[in-house]
Amino acid sequence: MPTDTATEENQTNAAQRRQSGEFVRGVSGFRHAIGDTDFPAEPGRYHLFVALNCPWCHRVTLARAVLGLEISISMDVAFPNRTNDDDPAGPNLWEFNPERIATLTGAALPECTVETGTGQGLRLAKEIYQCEGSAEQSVPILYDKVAQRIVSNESADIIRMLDRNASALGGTRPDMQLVPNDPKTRADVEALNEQIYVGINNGAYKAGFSSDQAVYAAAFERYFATLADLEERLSDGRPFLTGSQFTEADLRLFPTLFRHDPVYYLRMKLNGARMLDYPYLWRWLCRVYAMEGVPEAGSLIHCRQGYFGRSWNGVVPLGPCHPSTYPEAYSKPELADPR
Ligand SMILES: N[C@@H](CCC(=O)N[C@@H](CS)C(=O)NCC(=O)O)C(=O)O
Repeated sequence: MPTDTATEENQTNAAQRRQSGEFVRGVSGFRHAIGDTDFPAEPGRYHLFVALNCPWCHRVTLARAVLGLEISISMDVAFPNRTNDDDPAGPNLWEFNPERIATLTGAALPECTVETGTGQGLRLAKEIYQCEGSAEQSVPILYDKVAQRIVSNESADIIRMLDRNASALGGTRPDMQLVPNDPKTRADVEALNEQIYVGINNGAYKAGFSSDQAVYAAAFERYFATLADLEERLSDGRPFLTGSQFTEADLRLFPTLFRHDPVYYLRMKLNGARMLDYPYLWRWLCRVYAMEGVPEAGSLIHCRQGYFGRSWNGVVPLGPCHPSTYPEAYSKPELADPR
């Protein structure tokens, strides 16, 4: 019986399971890699299409930032809410339209861009796929501006290929290596990736997007059991999950925990506890947030607008405000005192 991996869900009877109310994530179809013959590692050749509310995109924007690839790899940002039912191209499509107004702020979002990667000024991510005869429509997308082809739309693969090729791509952070060479730490990273993907990254969606109480309850239990595990792991005072170094395992955990208190607690019905209730995880969250390039690689305004802007009557919840507003809280490790 196939199982979930660190990258994707087991697809057995996926349609049936969706029918019975389980959220089952699909599998990405574009799986080439920088370093393949067609896709040589060259500075300035690659481009990312992302949405800042998407946690999978957040993995990729984090890798681009901590590896010092912001100059080498250009990037376009879609509006956090996908198209509405009245859109001529249909609903639920990622759109590159910096003029759209966010209900949360009542203004356009300065991070949003038009589409610049293909040179065609396309409106929708879906159109980038259509250029290659594909019906996919998800973000993130890693794109080759020279070959005018999609390299990959799988975030787990994209962060690996950026890490492996960082120096050839012109990365400015030679001190950063997301997947360490040491076999023991590497094995630790692989095991954590799977535990965190199933229980936390995808688990949050399994809880929040399923319409079956039992599926939700199982995902809820697994999510908080995994948090308790990770809290225990950090309670020996280590700064990062595998020890003294920041690795891919930390990078893949951050997008979900960054969204927990201000978004997932409400939107994904993960109200068993706040991150503030986990003193070691809280300090880890603040430690990663303090790293160079990390705050700019994400946006809680885009997250709030994206997760609440089209549901909840289009009214975006403003909290939490106590003991602090967010993301300001992530600069206050003292808010949760270790036991
Ligand atoms: N396995 C993919 C998942 C990407 C994904 O599901 N992205 C969402 C946004 S959070 C999306 O674009 N979904 C729309 C769709 O698939 O139509 C990855 O990790 O890159």
